Amino acid sequence: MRLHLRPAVLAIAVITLTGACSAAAQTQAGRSPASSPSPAPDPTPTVERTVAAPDVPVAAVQAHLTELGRIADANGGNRAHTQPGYLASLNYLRGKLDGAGFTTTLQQFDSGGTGYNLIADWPGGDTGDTMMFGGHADSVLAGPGINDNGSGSAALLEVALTVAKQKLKPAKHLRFAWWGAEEIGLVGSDHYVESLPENQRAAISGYLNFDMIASPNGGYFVYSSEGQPDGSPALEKTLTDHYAALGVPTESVDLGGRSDHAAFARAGIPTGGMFSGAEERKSPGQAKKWGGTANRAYDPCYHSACDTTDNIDATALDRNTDAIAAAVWTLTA
Ligand code: DPN
Ligand code: ZN
Repeated sequence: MRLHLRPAVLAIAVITLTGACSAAAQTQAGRSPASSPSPAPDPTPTVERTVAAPDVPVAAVQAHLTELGRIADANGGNRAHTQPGYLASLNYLRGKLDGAGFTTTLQQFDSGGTGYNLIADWPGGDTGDTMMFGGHADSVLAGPGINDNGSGSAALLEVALTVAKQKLKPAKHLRFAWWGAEEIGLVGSDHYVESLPENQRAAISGYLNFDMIASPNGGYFVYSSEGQPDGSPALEKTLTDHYAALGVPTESVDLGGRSDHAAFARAGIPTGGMFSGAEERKSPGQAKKWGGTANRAYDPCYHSACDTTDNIDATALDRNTDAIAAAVWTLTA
């Protein structure tokens, strides 16, 4: 675990330990406490600390992908809804989260067999103002689903473990989710949103979705807020600003409700997310700005047996995991 303070390129969250943070503290972001001027005397003294979103080591995310690949291999080659590789995947994720201090829940539902969502709450923060980050954990039957969506699943897991290691104390409540039965029609996330009591639904102030984030011939697509029922310009900007600071060009993409953010958007919850591309082909212009091969699918192994650990772009996995971390740090502060 490395904590790099790189204010020029990474989002900075100002965490206030006690009391409200001041504008002065915001401008001190990234400086060490020793070099900061003492705050003006205040009858209710505040202790302020600036924390940059950490650079999450990609090797840790790759290790989770290796494990998910092993789980598929040991369970008939997939991690699909109702298949043994699915529950084995959730148990792997859940074991790590429990060990790190998350409060985890398996939410059961029925859809041609029993399905499960895994919900992980980081204790603390304002539960009336909850930020959620999620992606689906199931694969198709045809293969192990390492890019779709081992990539999002593993990145979310490592970001969650980093939250625990850093002992993050967000002002908002932070909740991660891994959805079941996405591949048969977004069933798990629909079930979650629909079964939330109204007051809990109202308490969710945003949802960010990560479904396919390491496509081997991919691009950097940020979910567009335009024309979406509840696409959020603020969530979109949080992500685009992160990549812009790194000099990585992004495009905004209209997913037409093809992943698990759809149920949240329909419920009036602001949504956003990040995607590296599926079956569509990279244009010559995109190959020029992002590298890779023009006129070839972003993920030639989409929904196929070859979606293995070889079907992962490590640079994209690294950058997109760090983008999730930056979003968690920024949006829950
Ligand atoms: N819903 C995705 C799948 O799991 O097959 C494909 C997809 C992901 C499409 C993200 C758009 C955005
Ligand atoms: Zn997917």
